[in-house]
Amino acid sequence: MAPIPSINSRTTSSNWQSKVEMLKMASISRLISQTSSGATSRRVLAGILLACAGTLASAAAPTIAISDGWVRWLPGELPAAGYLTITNNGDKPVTLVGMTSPDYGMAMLHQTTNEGSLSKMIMVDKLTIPAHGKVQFSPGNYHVMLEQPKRSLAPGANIQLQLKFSDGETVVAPLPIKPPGTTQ
Ligand SMILES: [Cu+2]
Repeated sequence: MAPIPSINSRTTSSNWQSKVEMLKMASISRLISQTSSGATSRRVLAGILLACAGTLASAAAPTIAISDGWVRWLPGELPAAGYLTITNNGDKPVTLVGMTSPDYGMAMLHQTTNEGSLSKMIMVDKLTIPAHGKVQFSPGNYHVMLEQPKRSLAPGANIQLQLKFSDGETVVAPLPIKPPGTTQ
C-alpha cells in the first residue's frame, strides 16, 4: 500500500523558523550592502547560501512518519479497528502517549494477545518506537480501538487520527475506511 501523507504539527514552529531565517537574511543583506569590496560580499553571500541550504535540508524529513494506515469498519455503532505503521526517523526513541480522533468519541491503543486458544485485547498506555525503527500495527497485534462514531461512517470514507508523542509532536494521519472482511 502506498504511504499516506501525514500532516506534521511542527508546521507552526517551522513557519516561525522561516521568519527567523528571513530576519537573518535581511540583516545579512544589509551587511553585504555595507561591505565595500565586491569580492568580499560575494564570498559572504556564498557562505550564507550554503548555510541556508543546510537549514532547508535538515527541516525536510519529519522525525515521525505514519504510513499504511486503514480502518476495519464494522456496521452500526460497533467499534472499528485502525492499523498503521509508525516510523521513527530520529536518533532517539519516541513514545506514542495518546491518540484522539475528531470522528470517534474514543481512540485507544490496544494489543491483541493470545493465551492458549483464548484471544483477548489489552489496553496499552504507551508504545515506544526505537530510534531509526518502526512499529507496525496489524490484526492480531497492536491496533487503534475506535469507539462511539460521531458521524455516519462507511467504507470509502476517511477518518482523521491524531497521534501524540512524548517529544511533544502531534502527527495527524488520514485513515481510509475499509469493509469488515478486510485483513490487510
Ligand atoms: Cu481492541
